[in-house]
This record gives sequence, C-alpha cells and structure tokens, in this order.
Amino acid sequence: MTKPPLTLYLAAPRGFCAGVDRAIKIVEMALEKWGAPVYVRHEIVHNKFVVDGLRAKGAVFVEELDECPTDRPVIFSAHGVPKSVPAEAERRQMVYVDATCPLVSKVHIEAERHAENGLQIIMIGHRGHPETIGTMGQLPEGEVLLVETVADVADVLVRDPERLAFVTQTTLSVDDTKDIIAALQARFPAIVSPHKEDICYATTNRQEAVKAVSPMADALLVVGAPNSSNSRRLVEVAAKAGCGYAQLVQRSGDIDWRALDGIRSVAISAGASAPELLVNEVIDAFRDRYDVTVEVVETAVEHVEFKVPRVLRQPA
Ligand code: 2E6
Ligand code: F3S
Repeated sequence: MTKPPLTLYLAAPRGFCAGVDRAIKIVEMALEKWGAPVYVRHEIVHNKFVVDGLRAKGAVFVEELDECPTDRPVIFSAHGVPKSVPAEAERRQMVYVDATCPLVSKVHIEAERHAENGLQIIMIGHRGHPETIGTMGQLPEGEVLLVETVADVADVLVRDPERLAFVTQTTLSVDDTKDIIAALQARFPAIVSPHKEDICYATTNRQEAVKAVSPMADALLVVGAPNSSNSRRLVEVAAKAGCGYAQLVQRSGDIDWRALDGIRSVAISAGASAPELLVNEVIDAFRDRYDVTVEVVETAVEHVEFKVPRVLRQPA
C-alpha cells in the first residue's frame, strides 16, 4: 500500500539546552564518583524519560531534603532551590551538588543584589513552579511578590512604588512577558529592569523557531512533558502564531493520529528538557504511516556550554 505524502518541518533549535545538558551530566558524574545511590531533589529536569534513565543507573528522586539520608550525596535540580535548602544540607553535614542552571543562578544573584540596594522585587512567574519557588526563596518572605498575568499587576501591593525591581522566570512566553512588563512599567515608572533579559537564550530561540515554522504546517507537535514550563509555552506560541492544531506529546505513543487525519504537513519542536531520541521516535512513527520529506527550519545556531562543578571534575 502506498503511503500518503507528508512534509515534516523540524524547528531548530529544539530540545536540550546547555543547562539541561549540564544538569544530567552532574547526576551521571555523581553516580560515577560516589556510586549508587545518589539522591536528586526534584526531577533533575522535567522529563520522565530522562528521570527514568537516571533512576535505572541508581539515582533516587525525592521532593524534599528530609527524604534523603545524610550519608549519601544529594543533587539539587536544574530549576534551582530556595536558600533554605543548601542551608539545611549544610546543617545536616550532607554532601550536595547544585545543578541549578547558571542562567537561573544569575536571576537569583540579581534578586539578591536588588534587595541589598533596598529594592523590593516583583517576580513574573508561574505560582508553584520550582524555579519560581527557588527564586522567591532567595530572599525573606514578602521581599519578592509574584505576578503571573497583566491583571495581577493592578492588584500587587508594594511597600514603596519608587523602590522596586522585577525579575522573571527563565522559561516564560517572550510575548506575554512583554505585556506584563509594560503593565508594570505603566503602574510603577521607576521599576528597575534586569540588566540582561531573564528569559534565557534557549527559551527565546525555541519560541522563535516555533513562530517561524507554525504558519508552514497544518499541525505542530512539541515533544516535552506536561510539567515542563518551556515546553508548554512552545505549544501556546504555536497556537498564537496561527497553527490550527498544536499539541504536547511526551513520546510517539501520545500522538492522536485521528486528529491528524488528512494533514499534509506537520512541524515538530521539542522543549529544552526533551531528548532528541524522543524526537526521532516521533519522526519514525510518521515514517511508518506516511511517505515523509523532512525539512529543517533553522532560526538560530546555539554554541552555549556550561561547565560541571569542579567537585565532579576531580577524582573521588
Ligand atoms: C531549569 C530551568 C529552566 O519547567 P521548566 O521549563 O522550567 O523546566 P524543564 O526541566 O522542562 O526545562 C529545563 C529547565 C531547567 N528550564
Ligand atoms: Fe537554563 Fe534556560 Fe535551559 S534557564 S536549564 S538554559 S531552559
């Protein structure tokens, strides 16, 4: 039986960013250095396939530090942790490695610097997300106020409108965040902005690529996990860019083939925590059903790399 033709547009960049790559390496190197088990506080990155793979090698994933024994190393996830977490690890005399992405740490440092200068901080982020909890937890309760939407800006109660700064989560929608920043600046003209954009290069580049590819395709699939903020933003960006059908899939098994009936083209992207192996699995699933032509749509080239902490580069 002949297969129907289908063009697959692969958005580039997609998939792993430098912070995810580093965080996974940290767990792998910790397992090599100290042997199993090594504890990891929270999913090292928001991807079940990655987490399951590391678990098979001896990593034990927990949500809180008090679930870890004191005589085994613990790694903090790429999303960052409140100050209280390393403080507690030190109090318990635990060996710990911080896999917080350096671009998240940059926001932490920025928040601290603003507080030292007497500024109260407004964080633009998603309530309950580990990165937001970690960034807000760099400072005492009440020093960082959270806004999630433009509407929240009208309600936020600040100490002094003249002494304010804002920071953001690294994985937000670039366009939605612009609107929230505009609302903040309209209400608080003196508010201090980040030195350099807090939304990271990987988030920005993946959203740009999705924007470029969305109008070309009948449907767009983002490979990523439901708890992955940056992956979910890519689905929203595609829908806003005019893609009639945009869906998040963790693996090929999640593809709703019936919904794709009659399509001639599909665009594929992947969140910063999604391995390329899963993208290839999705492409292969299309090849099984269609006569596929692949086209890469590249809007940026990335050369970012982050070093792993020195403790892991030294022999045990
Ligand atoms: C750390 C910070 C930002 O949900 P989110 O997009 O934040 O996280 P992941 O694990 O899906 O992506 C990588 C990441 C880690 N992004
Ligand atoms: Fe870091 Fe951005 Fe990736 S903050 S972990 S480079 S998505």
